Amino acid sequence: MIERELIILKPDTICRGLIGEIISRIERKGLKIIAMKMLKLTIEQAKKLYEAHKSKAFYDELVNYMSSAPVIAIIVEGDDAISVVRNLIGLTDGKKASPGSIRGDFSVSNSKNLVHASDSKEAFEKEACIFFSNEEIIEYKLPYEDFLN
Ligand code: FUP
Repeated sequence: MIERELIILKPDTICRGLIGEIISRIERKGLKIIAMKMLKLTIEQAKKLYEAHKSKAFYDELVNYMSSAPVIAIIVEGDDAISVVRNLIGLTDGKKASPGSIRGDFSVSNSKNLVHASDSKEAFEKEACIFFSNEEIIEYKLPYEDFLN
């Protein structure tokens, strides 16, 4: 089923010069980018993104970190995009993520793990509107789309 998925390239991606590497992996996988922007999150936006974790000990540190430098927000579309992206990024802790995944290849951290991706359709609906209005999501056809799905 064609789904949409929100991906956030976190401050460590931008500060380590890995933007191109990670976007390239998303494109090469066959996901269609339908929205993208760079922004510096406010504390309020970061709190909203990680609302589900507000009772956790790491919440304040996570919120401060996410608003410490720019992030890049992306919406992709593709067949089963949510599970495809979750597999592409790997387990939360970069030390445990499989080689071949983004976190497995580039992170040794449980917090500076390069990317966020919504973990369900419900999370996507809640999180995507923190970053994008409906007008900023662009529907178009890729010339090679018939070869993807
Ligand atoms: P994920 O969906 O893989 O990004 O992971 P979680 O939703 O479990 O966690 C959200 C974010 O909290 C992680 F990306 C990093 C951060 N985190 C910590 O900083 N410390 C922890 O012990 C666990 C998670």
